[in-house]
Amino acid sequence: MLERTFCMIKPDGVARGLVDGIKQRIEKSGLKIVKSRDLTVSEEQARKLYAVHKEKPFYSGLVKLITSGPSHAIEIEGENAVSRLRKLMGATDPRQADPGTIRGDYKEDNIYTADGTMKNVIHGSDCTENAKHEAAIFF
Ligand SMILES: Nc1nc2c(ncn2[C@@H]2O[C@H](COP(=O)(O)OP(=O)(O)O)[C@@H](O)[C@H]2O)c(=O)[nH]1
Ligand SMILES: [Mg+2]
Repeated sequence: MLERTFCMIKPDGVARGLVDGIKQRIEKSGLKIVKSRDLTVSEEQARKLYAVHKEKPFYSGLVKLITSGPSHAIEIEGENAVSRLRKLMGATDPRQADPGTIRGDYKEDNIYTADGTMKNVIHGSDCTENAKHEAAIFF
Protein backbone atom coordinates (compact mmCIF):
# COMPACT_ATOMS: atom_id res chain seq x y z
CA MET A 1 0.00 0.00 0.00
CA LEU A 2 1.27 3.46 -0.90
CA GLU A 3 1.19 5.31 2.40
CA ARG A 4 2.30 8.54 3.99
CA THR A 5 3.90 8.74 7.38
CA PHE A 6 5.21 11.50 9.59
CA CYS A 7 8.38 11.81 11.55
CA MET A 8 10.19 14.44 13.52
CA ILE A 9 13.84 14.77 14.38
CA LYS A 10 13.60 15.84 18.01
CA PRO A 11 15.61 18.68 19.62
CA ASP A 12 18.32 16.30 20.86
CA GLY A 13 18.86 15.08 17.28
CA VAL A 14 18.81 18.56 15.73
CA ALA A 15 21.23 19.90 18.36
CA ARG A 16 23.66 17.10 17.49
CA GLY A 17 23.56 17.97 13.77
CA LEU A 18 21.83 14.76 12.70
CA VAL A 19 19.18 16.18 10.36
CA ASP A 20 20.96 15.68 7.04
CA GLY A 21 22.32 12.24 7.95
CA ILE A 22 18.89 10.99 9.03
CA LYS A 23 17.20 12.38 5.90
CA GLN A 24 19.81 10.65 3.76
CA ARG A 25 19.08 7.35 5.52
CA ILE A 26 15.35 7.79 4.89
CA GLU A 27 15.88 8.47 1.18
CA LYS A 28 18.49 5.74 0.80
CA SER A 29 15.93 3.25 2.12
CA GLY A 30 13.71 4.11 -0.86
CA LEU A 31 11.22 6.30 1.00
CA LYS A 32 10.41 9.71 -0.46
CA ILE A 33 10.49 12.91 1.59
CA VAL A 34 7.52 14.95 0.39
CA LYS A 35 7.64 17.80 2.91
CA SER A 36 10.08 18.93 5.54
CA ARG A 37 10.63 21.99 7.67
CA ASP A 38 12.47 23.37 10.67
CA LEU A 39 10.30 24.41 13.58
CA THR A 40 10.24 24.79 17.33
CA VAL A 41 7.32 22.78 18.68
CA SER A 42 4.88 24.83 20.80
CA GLU A 43 3.33 23.54 24.05
CA GLU A 44 -0.01 23.20 22.27
CA GLN A 45 1.49 21.19 19.39
CA ALA A 46 3.38 18.97 21.85
CA ARG A 47 0.20 18.25 23.80
CA LYS A 48 -1.53 17.23 20.55
CA LEU A 49 1.38 15.07 19.39
CA TYR A 50 1.66 13.27 22.71
CA ALA A 51 -2.04 13.22 23.72
CA VAL A 52 -2.00 9.40 23.89
CA HIS A 53 0.74 9.58 26.54
CA LYS A 54 -0.87 12.17 28.82
CA GLU A 55 -1.40 9.73 31.69
CA LYS A 56 2.17 8.36 31.53
CA PRO A 57 4.69 9.30 34.22
CA PHE A 58 7.11 10.59 31.58
CA TYR A 59 4.55 12.83 29.82
CA SER A 60 5.59 16.21 31.27
CA GLY A 61 9.27 15.49 30.58
CA LEU A 62 8.37 14.46 27.04
CA VAL A 63 6.57 17.76 26.39
CA LYS A 64 9.46 19.68 27.95
CA LEU A 65 12.06 17.93 25.78
CA ILE A 66 10.18 18.23 22.47
CA THR A 67 9.60 21.98 23.06
CA SER A 68 13.15 22.63 24.30
CA GLY A 69 14.67 23.75 20.98
CA PRO A 70 14.48 23.43 17.20
CA SER A 71 13.04 20.24 15.69
CA HIS A 72 12.69 19.14 12.06
CA ALA A 73 9.35 17.80 10.79
CA ILE A 74 9.21 15.42 7.82
CA GLU A 75 6.37 13.89 5.81
CA ILE A 76 7.27 10.69 3.97
CA GLU A 77 5.64 8.65 1.21
CA GLY A 78 6.23 5.09 0.06
CA GLU A 79 4.94 1.53 -0.04
CA ASN A 80 4.22 0.53 3.60
CA ALA A 81 5.88 3.76 4.71
CA VAL A 82 4.67 3.53 8.32
CA SER A 83 6.22 0.16 9.12
CA ARG A 84 9.33 0.79 7.01
CA LEU A 85 10.06 4.02 8.86
CA ARG A 86 9.47 2.35 12.25
CA LYS A 87 11.95 -0.36 11.28
CA LEU A 88 14.48 2.23 10.16
CA MET A 89 14.04 4.09 13.48
CA GLY A 90 14.56 1.05 15.71
CA ALA A 91 13.22 0.36 19.19
CA THR A 92 11.92 3.18 21.41
CA ASP A 93 14.70 2.64 23.96
CA PRO A 94 17.98 3.25 22.05
CA ARG A 95 19.72 0.63 24.21
CA GLN A 96 17.36 -1.96 22.71
CA ALA A 97 17.61 -0.60 19.16
CA ASP A 98 19.52 -2.77 16.67
CA PRO A 99 22.75 -1.56 15.02
CA GLY A 100 21.93 -0.09 11.63
CA THR A 101 18.80 1.64 12.95
CA ILE A 102 18.67 5.40 13.55
CA ARG A 103 18.09 5.10 17.29
CA GLY A 104 20.67 2.34 17.61
CA ASP A 105 23.41 4.11 15.67
CA TYR A 106 22.85 7.58 17.16
CA LYS A 107 22.40 6.42 20.75
CA GLU A 108 24.02 8.67 23.36
CA ASP A 109 26.11 7.30 26.21
CA ASN A 110 23.55 8.67 28.64
CA ILE A 111 20.12 8.41 27.04
CA TYR A 112 18.38 10.35 29.84
CA THR A 113 18.06 14.09 30.39
CA ALA A 114 18.69 15.46 33.90
CA ASP A 115 14.99 15.06 34.71
CA GLY A 116 14.80 11.48 33.45
CA THR A 117 13.34 11.90 29.97
CA MET A 118 14.49 9.43 27.36
CA LYS A 119 16.36 10.93 24.39
CA ASN A 120 15.96 8.89 21.23
CA VAL A 121 16.53 11.39 18.40
CA ILE A 122 13.40 10.76 16.33
CA HIS A 123 9.62 10.45 16.51
CA GLY A 124 7.71 8.37 13.96
CA SER A 125 3.99 7.73 13.56
CA ASP A 126 2.73 4.26 14.49
CA CYS A 127 -0.18 4.01 12.00
CA THR A 128 -1.52 5.85 8.96
CA GLU A 129 -4.35 7.44 10.93
CA ASN A 130 -1.93 8.96 13.45
CA ALA A 131 0.41 9.93 10.63
CA LYS A 132 -2.33 12.03 9.06
CA HIS A 133 -3.28 13.58 12.40
CA GLU A 134 0.35 14.35 13.29
CA ALA A 135 1.27 15.77 9.87
CA ALA A 136 -1.71 18.12 10.14
CA ILE A 137 -0.34 19.53 13.40
CA PHE A 138 2.92 20.58 11.76
CA PHE A 139 2.21 21.19 8.04
N1 LIG B 1 11.50 8.25 30.29
C1 LIG B 1 10.80 7.43 29.50
N2 LIG B 1 10.42 7.88 28.29
C2 LIG B 1 9.72 7.04 27.50
C3 LIG B 1 9.37 5.73 27.90
N3 LIG B 1 8.66 5.13 26.89
C4 LIG B 1 8.59 6.05 25.92
N4 LIG B 1 9.22 7.21 26.27
C5 LIG B 1 9.35 8.44 25.47
O1 LIG B 1 8.06 8.74 24.93
C6 LIG B 1 8.11 8.74 23.50
C7 LIG B 1 6.81 8.18 22.96
O2 LIG B 1 6.67 6.86 23.39
P1 LIG B 1 6.15 5.71 22.40
O3 LIG B 1 5.10 6.26 21.50
O4 LIG B 1 5.81 4.55 23.25
O5 LIG B 1 7.47 5.33 21.57
P2 LIG B 1 7.86 5.62 20.05
O6 LIG B 1 6.60 5.57 19.23
O7 LIG B 1 8.83 4.54 19.70
O8 LIG B 1 8.51 6.99 20.02
C8 LIG B 1 9.34 7.90 23.18
O9 LIG B 1 9.89 8.19 21.91
C9 LIG B 1 10.29 8.28 24.29
O10 LIG B 1 10.90 9.55 24.03
C10 LIG B 1 9.78 5.29 29.19
O11 LIG B 1 9.50 4.16 29.63
N5 LIG B 1 10.49 6.18 29.95
MG1 LIG C 1 4.76 6.45 19.48
